[in-house]
Amino acid sequence: MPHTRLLLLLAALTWTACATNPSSGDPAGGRPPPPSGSQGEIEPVAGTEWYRKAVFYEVFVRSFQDSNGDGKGDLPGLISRLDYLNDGNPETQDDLGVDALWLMPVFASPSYHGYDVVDYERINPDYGTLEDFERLCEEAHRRGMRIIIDFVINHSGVQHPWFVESASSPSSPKRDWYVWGPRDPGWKQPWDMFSTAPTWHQKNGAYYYGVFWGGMPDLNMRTPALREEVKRLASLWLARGVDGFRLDAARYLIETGGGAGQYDTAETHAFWKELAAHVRQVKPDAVLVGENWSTTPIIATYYGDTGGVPGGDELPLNFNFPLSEQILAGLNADNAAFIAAKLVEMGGVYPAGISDAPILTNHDMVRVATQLGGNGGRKANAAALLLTLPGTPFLYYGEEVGMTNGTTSNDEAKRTPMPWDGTPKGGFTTGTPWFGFSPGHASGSSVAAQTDVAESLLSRYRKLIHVRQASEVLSRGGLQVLSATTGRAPSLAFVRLLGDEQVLVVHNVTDSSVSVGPYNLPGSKAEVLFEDRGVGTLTRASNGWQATLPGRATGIWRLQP
Ligand SMILES: [Ca+2]
Ligand SMILES: [Ca+2]
Ligand SMILES: [Ca+2]
Repeated sequence: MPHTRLLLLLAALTWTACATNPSSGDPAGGRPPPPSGSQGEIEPVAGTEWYRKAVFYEVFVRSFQDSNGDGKGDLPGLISRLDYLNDGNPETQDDLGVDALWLMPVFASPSYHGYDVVDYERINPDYGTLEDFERLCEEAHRRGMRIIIDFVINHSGVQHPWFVESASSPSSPKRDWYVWGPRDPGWKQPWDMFSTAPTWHQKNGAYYYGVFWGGMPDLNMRTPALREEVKRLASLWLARGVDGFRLDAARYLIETGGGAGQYDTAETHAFWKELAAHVRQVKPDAVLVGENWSTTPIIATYYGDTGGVPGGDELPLNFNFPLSEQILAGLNADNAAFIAAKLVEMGGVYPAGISDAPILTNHDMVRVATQLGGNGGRKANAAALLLTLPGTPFLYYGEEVGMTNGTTSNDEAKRTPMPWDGTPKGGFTTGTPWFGFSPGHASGSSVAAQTDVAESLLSRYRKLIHVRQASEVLSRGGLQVLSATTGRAPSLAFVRLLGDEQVLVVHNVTDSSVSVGPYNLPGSKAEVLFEDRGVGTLTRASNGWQATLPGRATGIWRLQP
């Protein structure tokens, strides 16, 4: 997304937090954590598709690996780094071990980020050819990894031939592929009631709707011919080897009027159900992931009806932005109650059996390492939290080595080249990187500096991903919160549940040692699935399980009869 859009989304986040989520935490303001709701328990995921127990990795192709010295990452470069992500051998654990990649836009586009597509059938020449893309899918599949791609269909680029044709005349056959009117009705950007940015833009004597900016006209998905074209394109890319799509700006798809008609409309939900049914028919286990950047109750509606289709008949995964916000707030406040309260709220609000998609940050957010002030203990907490939560976690490339934001204030600073090593070109290119490395790439925040270091953040991510994948309970199970959801909670404790299996997870989110428990859970023996150095033995006292954890440490135990 372009710079303007990011600022707007940040504004949106602030607005939703202030306007509709008064319980949202703000460590800087010292406000108390949110009140507890009903003690909602998160149910195990329904459905058995691969993506319901996967760990995803978000890749910005332009910044991952350059293969031809032009300073821009590309598909052959990404292929050459697949073994880093998953070597296809479950016996080895010196790879990251992720199950799937989400590629930010790879279609032809005039911008560096690609969110303004000008050809939905062609690969961006900076990234390579269709043959390169098909080879990427084959090479990923050979290693047991899936590939999903950004499918940006709320809007196209202003240079897309569809829009050029549509704008040419009111009688154009593509006129109704976009949203035209005779005048500017003065709609606001729906995420910012104080916005003065126009959403209707003048062109050839008329006005078109472009909610983000004039360079990205909104497609008019109420037009049947366009709906069919989008379904055809989805089928085309599924046939070319992709395993699903990430859906940009999903809640803004179909607008029916100004104000409340600009987001979350019934028509939008109906189209996503239509597309989901189409995709299920073409490739039954393909996944759709929604970017519905909103509050927990609104995100919950994008799963659709869980009666007929396990996990919901609309979007099977939706990013959990509010949980990300509470994780970061809780870690920065050394207070797990922020996170516990959000988990309890999710349990009460999300339909039973859905698959959450937790994230720490993505390409539109200041990187997690920066948001956590570079604090090593908090970064260690964040990794352990993300990889012990229910659902399908998404890592953003570079998070695993503690990559920080770049020093500029634009969106590019969230998307800087991957630091493979500490040399000036970072192992990323033999030429000049398209954008500078983030600070720290030469002083420890690189793959080379961390790969053989047992206590490194990269080693921690590798270990925790493998622990998660080795446990059906951790990957597919439900969750019940054990720690406090109000006041001050130095640790986040929860039990993951699947059938008769119970896995106890405790994260100490302070710098000091804490004694945790007693937890009144069944079992007489505890099998260690993961313990940080110094974690005391989990013991069974008469009133329950208890242990002592050093600062920032995590313990994961399977409770046995
Ligand atoms: Ca290149
Ligand atoms: Ca491996
Ligand atoms: Ca729209």
